[in-house]
Amino acid sequence: MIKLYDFLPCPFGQKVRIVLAEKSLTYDLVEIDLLRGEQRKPDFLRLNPYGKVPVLIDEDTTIYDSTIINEYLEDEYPDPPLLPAIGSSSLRARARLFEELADSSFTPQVGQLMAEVAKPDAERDQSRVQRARQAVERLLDYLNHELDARQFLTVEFSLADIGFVPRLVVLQALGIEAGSGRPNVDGWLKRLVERPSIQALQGLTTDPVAGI
Ligand SMILES: N[C@@H](CCC(=O)N[C@@H](CS)C(=O)NCC(=O)O)C(=O)O
Repeated sequence: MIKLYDFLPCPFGQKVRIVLAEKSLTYDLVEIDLLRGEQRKPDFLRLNPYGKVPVLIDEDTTIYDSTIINEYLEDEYPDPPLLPAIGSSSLRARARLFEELADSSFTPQVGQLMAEVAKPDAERDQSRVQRARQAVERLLDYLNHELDARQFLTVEFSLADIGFVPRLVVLQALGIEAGSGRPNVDGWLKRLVERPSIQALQGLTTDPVAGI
C-alpha cells in the first residue's frame, strides 16, 4: 500500500496526486498540517530531513521531493506512461526541462503573486504585484511559443504538463487569463482541465497558505 504525506494546498503534493490518479493507484493520505508545524516533528524529519511535503512510502521505500517521487512512480508503475518512451532521449530531456521550469520558476512566481495579492490593500505593493504578474506573463508567452502545434509540452500528456497544473489552473482567479492572446496555451489549458485526474484534484487555492 502506498502512503502519501501531504498538505492539500501544496502545489508539489498536487503534482504527485495527479500522477497517482493518472496511474489509478490507491493510497492512504496522511495530512501534515504545515500551519501547525507538523513538518518539523522528529517523526516526520526522519522521513524527510528537509521537513517538507510531499513524502511517499511504497512498501519499504521512502521518497521525498515531488519530482523524484513522480519519477519513481513512473519507473515502478509504467502504465499509463507519463514520460516519452525510453530511447526518446531528447523528448525525455524536454519533459524534464519543463518540469524543472515549472518547479523552479513558474510555481514560485505565481506563489509570489498570490502572496502579494492576498495582502490587505494598505500593505500591498502594487509595483511588486506588477513585477510578479509580468514574470508570469513572460513565462506563459514562452510556453505558448514552445507548445507550437503540439497538444502537450512533449507530444503526449506527461510529467512536464503536470508540473504546471497546480498554479496554471488558478491563474484566472488571480486575474490572469493565461490563454488570452496565446492560442496554444488556451488549447493546452482546455485539454488539461478535461482530465479526470485534474478535475478531482483537491486543495487548489489562491490563498498563500503557510507561505506556499
Ligand atoms: N522540492 C520540493 C518542495 C516541497 C515544498 O516546498 N513543500 C512545502 C509545501 S508546498 C513544504 O513542505 N514547506 C514546509 C516548510 O518549508 O516548512 C518538492 O518538489 O517536493
